Amino acid sequence: MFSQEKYLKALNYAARVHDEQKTPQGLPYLTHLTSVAMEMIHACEEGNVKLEDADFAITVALLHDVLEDTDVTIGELIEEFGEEVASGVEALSKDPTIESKKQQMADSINRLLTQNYAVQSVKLADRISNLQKPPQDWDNEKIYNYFQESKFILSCLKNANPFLSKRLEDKINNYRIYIK
Ligand SMILES: [Mn+2]
Repeated sequence: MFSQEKYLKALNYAARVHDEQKTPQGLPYLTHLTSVAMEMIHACEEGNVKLEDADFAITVALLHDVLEDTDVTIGELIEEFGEEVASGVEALSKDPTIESKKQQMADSINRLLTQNYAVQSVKLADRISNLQKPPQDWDNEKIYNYFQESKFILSCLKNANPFLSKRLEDKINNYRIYIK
């Protein structure tokens, strides 16, 4: 259903550049990346996605945070994985020159809407992966804002993939239990 070699290439690259980075829960960052890739693999299977498209979507999933969270440049990404993957990862990255977090998200969503559905789907998969039990240091306001932001992401990108949209909708509903 997808190329194991391409999966390994992206996984090894992400492992190298994310290095010691941890998730907000304190786990190795690769657990986040592979969980996003897992969501994409499942969605590709459910949606009978063509082999080539699945390779692209899964590669972007494994690399989706390298521009935002590491020193990797867009040029390096183009060289290693080509224009299309690099452009997808760029659209999935927040622009740090924009001041407010809310504006950063709106800007990223606007750029995602110019990308194909595969790239948009990675954003759905990313939020599915992130809607686990909130980290202990998050206060109620932060949890509530994350809940609202997740609804915003779903409303903007729901057409990208019906399977992931439904899954994100369920995750958002379940996340309500963390709001006091
Ligand atoms: Mn992510």
